[in-house]
Amino acid sequence: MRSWFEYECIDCGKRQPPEKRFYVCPECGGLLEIELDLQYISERLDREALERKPLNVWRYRQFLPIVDESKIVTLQEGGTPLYRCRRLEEKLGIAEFYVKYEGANPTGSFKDRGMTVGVTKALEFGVKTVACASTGNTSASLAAYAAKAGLKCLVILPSGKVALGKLAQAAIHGARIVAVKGNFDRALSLVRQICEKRGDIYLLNSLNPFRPQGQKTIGFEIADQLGWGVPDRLVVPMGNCANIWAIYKGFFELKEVGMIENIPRMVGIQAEGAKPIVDAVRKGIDKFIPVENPETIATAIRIGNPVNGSKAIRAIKRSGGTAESVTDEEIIEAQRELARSEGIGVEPASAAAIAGIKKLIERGEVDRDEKVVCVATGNVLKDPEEAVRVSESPLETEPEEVLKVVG
Ligand code: AN7
Repeated sequence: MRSWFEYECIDCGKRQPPEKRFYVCPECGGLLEIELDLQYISERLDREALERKPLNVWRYRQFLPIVDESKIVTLQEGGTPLYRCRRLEEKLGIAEFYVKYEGANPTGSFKDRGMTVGVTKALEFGVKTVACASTGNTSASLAAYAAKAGLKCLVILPSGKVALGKLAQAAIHGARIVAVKGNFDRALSLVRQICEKRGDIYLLNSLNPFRPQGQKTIGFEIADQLGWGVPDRLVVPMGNCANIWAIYKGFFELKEVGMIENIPRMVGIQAEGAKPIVDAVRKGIDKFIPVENPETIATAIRIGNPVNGSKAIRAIKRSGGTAESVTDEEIIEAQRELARSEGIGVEPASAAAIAGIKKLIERGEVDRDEKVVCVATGNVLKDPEEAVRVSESPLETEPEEVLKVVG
């Protein structure tokens, strides 16, 4: 390696120098990954120094591929709670059940971990504008980090399909918002075309190989919060599938440098109406067939052609994991149950992970003595309209009648 990190194509294995901007392999068009020189990191790793730093993404600076520390763009992302859920343990009949609450990030989703690294790279590359297509959270996060960095931000959204909270965030942070007819997959192909034509715009979608480098700190933090231990299973919702790969990669790197002993089984959950990866994993094939018209109440993961699908299949296979799908009804039930029995408010996509592991436990596919961690990817306030719709209506009453209706 010429540097302590490089791009590497996951298909042809060709490496590229990190000073240049790439989204896909220039040789074969395959997905790119950032590979770190783990030997180099391991030799320089000072665990005591690491543990003295606050729990957030930059605690793990030595694993984060940026060059110029003066350019770091941070809103103090990460350091999210790992909640032990005793009521759910009892209900589900499982030994240890935790929720890693990513809704506690600055913009309310795990995307902030990727954006602190991605937008820092944008400054290192010297661009003036950043762009993404999004089902909502990516755009909310990018808009905020672009604002912090003083960059312009362009977001392409599927018209009418983005939850209100997310739209509100992209708008208030001053992004230029373009809503296009069609679904997310269409919006993504459009923004890719724009960034190919316009060299001055840096693409910060799931294709961007640097973003997962920030998101892998979900795995770092979970291990750290468990006293450098790992759960038996790590459950995560899948949309574009960058996150399941990123978290897998986080555990992989920790194992390589000797900080943990095992990698948890990675369990990916999709919605019934958008489950190309679940279908591929069930069939045991490496190539997935895109879903033409994805549909689910969990708009964040309403994605039919996940760009990182093959990385997700790899993470699941290599870790001995699995994939499962859940219906909208199961998602809503899990969302309400988590909110009401544990006080954790999540958006539907995150509830999908809870619904999925519940199904696997009930079906006997998870041992009762296992330790399970579910990643709750986004805050309930992201989709307030849905939360109101699936809950009981307020009791409307005259002021004089209040005492009668309180029950
Ligand atoms: C809450 O914002 O794709 O499998 O454009 O917002 O890494 O895509 C959001 C995805 C899970 C899926 N949970 O993560 C977008 C977008 C929430 C999300 C996912 C998303 P990936």
